[in-house]
Amino acid sequence: HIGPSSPPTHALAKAPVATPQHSVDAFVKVFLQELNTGQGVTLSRSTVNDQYLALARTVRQYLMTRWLETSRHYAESGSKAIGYLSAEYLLGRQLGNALLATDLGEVAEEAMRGCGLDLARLRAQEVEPGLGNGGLGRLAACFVDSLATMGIPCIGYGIRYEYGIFKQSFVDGRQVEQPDPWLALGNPWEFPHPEASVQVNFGGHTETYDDGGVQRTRWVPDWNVVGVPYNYMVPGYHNGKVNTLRLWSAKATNAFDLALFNSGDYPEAVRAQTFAENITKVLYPEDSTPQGRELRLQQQYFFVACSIRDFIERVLGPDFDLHQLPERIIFQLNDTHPVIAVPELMRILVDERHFEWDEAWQITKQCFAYTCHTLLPEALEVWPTELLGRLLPRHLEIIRRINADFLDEVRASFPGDEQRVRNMSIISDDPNSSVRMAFLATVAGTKVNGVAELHSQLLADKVLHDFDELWPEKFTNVTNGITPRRFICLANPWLSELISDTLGVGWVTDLERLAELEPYAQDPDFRRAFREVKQKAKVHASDILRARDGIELPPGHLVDIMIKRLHEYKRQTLKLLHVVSLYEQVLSGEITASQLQPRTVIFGAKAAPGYWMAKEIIHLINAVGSVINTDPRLEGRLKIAFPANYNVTLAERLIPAADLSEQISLAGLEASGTGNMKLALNGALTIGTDDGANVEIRRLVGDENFFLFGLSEPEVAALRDSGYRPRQYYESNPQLRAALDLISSGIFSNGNREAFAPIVSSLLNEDRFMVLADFQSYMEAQLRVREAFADEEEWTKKAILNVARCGFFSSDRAMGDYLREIWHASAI
Ligand code: Z2T
Repeated sequence: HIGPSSPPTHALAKAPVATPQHSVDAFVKVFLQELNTGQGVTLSRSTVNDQYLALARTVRQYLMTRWLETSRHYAESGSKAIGYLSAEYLLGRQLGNALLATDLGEVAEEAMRGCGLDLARLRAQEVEPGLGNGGLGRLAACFVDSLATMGIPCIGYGIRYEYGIFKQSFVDGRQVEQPDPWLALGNPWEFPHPEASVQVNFGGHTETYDDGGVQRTRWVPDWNVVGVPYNYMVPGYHNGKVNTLRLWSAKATNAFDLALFNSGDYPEAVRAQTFAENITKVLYPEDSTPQGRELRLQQQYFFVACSIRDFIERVLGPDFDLHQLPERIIFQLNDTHPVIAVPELMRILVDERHFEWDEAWQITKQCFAYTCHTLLPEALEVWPTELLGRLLPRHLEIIRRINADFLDEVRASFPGDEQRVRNMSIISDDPNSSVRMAFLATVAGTKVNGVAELHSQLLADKVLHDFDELWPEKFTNVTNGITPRRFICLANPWLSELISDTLGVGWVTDLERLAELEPYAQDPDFRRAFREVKQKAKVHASDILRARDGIELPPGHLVDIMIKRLHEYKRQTLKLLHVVSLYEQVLSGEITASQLQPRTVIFGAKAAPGYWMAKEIIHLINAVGSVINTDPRLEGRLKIAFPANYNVTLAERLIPAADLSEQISLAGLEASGTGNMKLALNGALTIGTDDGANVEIRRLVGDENFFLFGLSEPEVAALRDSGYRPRQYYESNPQLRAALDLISSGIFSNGNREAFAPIVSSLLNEDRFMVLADFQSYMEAQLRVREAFADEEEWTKKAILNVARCGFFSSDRAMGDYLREIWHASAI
């Protein structure tokens, strides 16, 4: 299948062509060749897009030999690989990362200059692949980066959405969504392999048949599509390794249209084709609030069926003995989105390869591990049994059998405890029959992990408590991490240079070495240099915001950043109440504007298009911004900046400029957070609750370098149990009351007192996320921030210590943890 049909004789058949030389001349030569023969234009007649594409293809050439070598090496070694299964990869732009990995940044810059071109301008031409919603998708991108850099065999499997996360704009302060046609101008980073397509079946029914005296079951599907793999390079940093990310795109099958073509119904044939290709059309823009749509289940099964088939039949080959499968692969389930892979592997082993059920289950259990990313009840995926059975009838049967065997095991361990059996059943009847995907993942996985210490603790103690009692050895924690390549080297070249000048370059792949910066916090010269770095980053961010959004970032302001998806549990409203309260205090004369620490609050956030309240909150942020930004009584000392369409590219620009990082979720609800790590590593101080990875950040940086506020998770639970009444806080706290009343007064809505009534009333009457309970504590913490920021030298010390003490949060460390505790795999 893979190689040519007759044995190759040419000398280059085995060894790939050599990588071009690392010189400006060689680079220019390849670039002009790509422009001429790849784009079909001369330099003088080329557009910026032509130039970008040719440049990307040039850099690609430097990675190609390494890519071919890496996959050959992995195949020959026969070692265990990681199959990272994720419905999302929020990659960010590729060109800069490829230049960094190959150390071609300066060569490319000079080469482009030699051609009369500006590298930065060409880089800006790239549309980022936004194939994810937020933290979960970005985490997947960081993890594959780390595995490549560590030389670990990994294939990232996912979906090549034709449209990524929507493009956000604001019209009258309200979010408007537009499609993201990220492939429209050409994608130089992908390699389609239609010859390696995989058929995926759906629907139909199952039947039993007699196979020479053995009763077997088979699935008789009634429609199918093919999955076409598109390979992406995942370059390791300065190590000559390039791993593969394989994203699947749905295409109509020939058989599928032929039947209709033959029936003469051409329009119907074309419609049917569109139907098939809809599967990978668009990313569902829901972060932590899945809507349970049939197309989403189709997406999940589609990419997982393609990936498992690909690994078994193409990577291992048709002759591989699947008894040995656990020695060659561990599939990591990035949340429950890919968990349908479990019954799919069982189906292949039992129905197709005729394994005994028990033996198939022994194999399957060793091939999966599950990462849970949430504690929000509404984020735990549940599929109606009816829907799952209609789309995947055989898989539902298999799930039922897995469940039956599992519940027998529960009964054996807890005789007579039928309530426990009902609570733990993968299939629940409450209120309608449905399949609890997190339970299926927990039953099947060799390991189950949460993404920060507190989160893993709460998983084992609450959400999956019964499972922890049954199998305590299954549960573990791996605290998330972020790649220093993108979020320090690429995003913050100024800080990178300062660190490298101080410590040498080793820290990029050994981030704990940042600890060696610690003594420099006491060095006034280093502190001055550190402040200059922050200043450069602020100027750069300011230039970007001006060009991109027409926003002015006033010099000298404390840059206070809250960048993350818009969700009530993350509490953007709490941040806003702080701003509104400061404004109100100036209006009422309680303080004078001159007492304000000049501050710009930057928000970046997309709301799920169907999440009405989140969109109302976006509207309110913009409404408050447009009033306070122009009110002369504030003397320009308090601003809101809300650039539209927050994405990875913008994150890379904003994070280095931050003084203050807002991590203010209600304790117990943010599984980890990863923006918190990126900001701390770029020298921002955190104001945060005791939630997610904040707990670990605070422990590492020290209380004196972190602004803690708010209820702890046990306090939240106790307050909820005792009956939380938000209105009490409104009634007893004049500052809070004044802030909420100001919103209700119509001042932010041209006198319309009803405009934001739903937000205010939801806070006063339900306040599911206890914004009002934490308001006072948050205001006090912000006063501590104000005071600390006024002492420039002390603040700088704290910022340096944040950088020096956060090396733990490298995704290289996280990958090391997974390798040791879960995957039992290593570099080869
Ligand atoms: C997501 O981004 C996260 C959790 C989800 O739960 C779904 C999505 Cl799309 C189903 C986030 C968490 O909210 C965040 O705390 C965490 O840092 C991130 O995943 C990566 O683990």
